[in-house]
Amino acid sequence: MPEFQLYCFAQSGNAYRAALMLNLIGADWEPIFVDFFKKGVQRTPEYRENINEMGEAPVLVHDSRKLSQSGVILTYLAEHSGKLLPRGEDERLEALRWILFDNQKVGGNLGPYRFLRNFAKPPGHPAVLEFLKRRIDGSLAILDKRLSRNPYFLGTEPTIADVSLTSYLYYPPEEYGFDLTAQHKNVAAWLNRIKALPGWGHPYDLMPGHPLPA
Ligand SMILES: N[C@@H](CCC(=O)N[C@@H](CS)C(=O)NCC(=O)O)C(=O)O
Repeated sequence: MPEFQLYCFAQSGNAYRAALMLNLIGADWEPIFVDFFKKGVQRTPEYRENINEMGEAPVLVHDSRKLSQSGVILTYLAEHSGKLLPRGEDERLEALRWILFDNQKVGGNLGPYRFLRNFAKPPGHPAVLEFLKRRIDGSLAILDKRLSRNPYFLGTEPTIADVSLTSYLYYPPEEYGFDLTAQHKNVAAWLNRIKALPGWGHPYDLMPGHPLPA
């Protein structure tokens, strides 16, 4: 059996952070499919009792540990492998700052926007989509400005802050109805740099469940 198991599904940018990290550190891992869309497995009492009381994916299983929250998973894997690890207290706190910003403002808005536009039946109300889109534009501009200084969020080397922030950014533009990087050239260049790292994979290739059954 592989060393790590990851509860995940292809459409989840939250889970992608963990799947990408496992691949970038060259871990021996396997995905365990969470049937989010058809069965809503994450809402069942069994999932909440045995896998994650928060009712979310991703969940990383390693030996006797079950870890949820992608930021915790990234921290654990970086400390375990020594790779993509922020160095020293200042970098550790800086990485945490970007991971929290990502969870709330970047992936935290892109995820619901893409879900409501692309997967929800019926789709989300236009006013809600417009609200989220404005917030997305605002947070991408913040990323773009930061990346005008350095190639990666913490400087010259990639860390878990970068891995976290990729969460929803590699999904196809058709799913958003606009090109996320058209106005944000530094974000586009950074995404290409991450893509060139050994072990990079697209979310639809790393995790099961794409395409969704008709
Ligand atoms: N902050 C969490 C977010 C996890 C999350 O919201 N995952 C979604 C899938 S993309 C989920 O499982 N949602 C459960 C639900 O809405 O029922 C993380 O980064 O791991």
